[in-house]
Amino acid sequence: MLFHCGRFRLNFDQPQVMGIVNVTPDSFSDGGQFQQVDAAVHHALTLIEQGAAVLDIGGESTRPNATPVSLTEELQRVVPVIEALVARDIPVPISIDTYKPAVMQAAIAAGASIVNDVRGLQEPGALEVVAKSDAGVCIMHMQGMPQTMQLDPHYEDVVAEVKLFLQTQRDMCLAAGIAQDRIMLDPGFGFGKTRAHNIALAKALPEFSELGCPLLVGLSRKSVLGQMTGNDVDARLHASVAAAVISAMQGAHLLRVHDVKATVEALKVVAALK
Ligand code: 7PJ
Repeated sequence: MLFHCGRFRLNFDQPQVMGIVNVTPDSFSDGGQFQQVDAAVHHALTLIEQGAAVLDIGGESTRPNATPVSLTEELQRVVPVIEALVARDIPVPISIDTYKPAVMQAAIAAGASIVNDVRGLQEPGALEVVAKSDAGVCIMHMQGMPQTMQLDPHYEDVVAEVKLFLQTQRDMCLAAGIAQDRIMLDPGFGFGKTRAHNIALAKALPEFSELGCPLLVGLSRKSVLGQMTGNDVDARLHASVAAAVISAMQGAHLLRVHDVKATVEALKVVAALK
């Protein structure tokens, strides 16, 4: 299974890892812009050394209750990081984690090869930006918006509803001229989902393969793993690796993770036993 994104081809015959690069100022508030960019680039290069097949750059947190970031601020965070990585001619595609069409556009112009959209290209103009480019796209399902999505998630049939959404957005992409081999799908763990919803979706991953696109799974350090283990976010490494391994065995092609080295190692065992 080959995924096309810009000048890159990703081979998903074996599960691969997408390394998370957050460009959020939290720990660099007094360091200024250069230090923030420098730290993100340094982290990204480390993740490549550790075996990441894709880097996912994000400038706005989509965690529950996160404060929205202005367009200008998001652009100022992510574009310099993408430019710096492209200037170094890194061997892996850059993904931009955003739902804002203007950020997608600027990121692609700066050299990003994948649009990773937690809103599944629902923002007006987003579909057109991707269709006009040669970038790949990840369509993710979310119920509600980050500020309120965890208040009271509700589904009649979570698997059927998420699957229908992904199928609808995939068909929308196909109709806009985005080839099937540029589209990835993601059930969106933790985005407007209770623990029971997340578990139902994880068990149903093989069904999502029927949609004919590679599957991305993001469970790394998420609160559902905290609920299962009782551990805080900084102590969810082992649970995250377990989730990645099980997801890969259930048919996930790309695992979006913070802990690249541990996950890459674990997935080598999955690949060997498949
Ligand atoms: C996901 C994401 C995910 C995709 C985030 C966090 C929240 N993009 N962006 N899938 N999660 N495609 O990492 O906890 O699950 S941000």
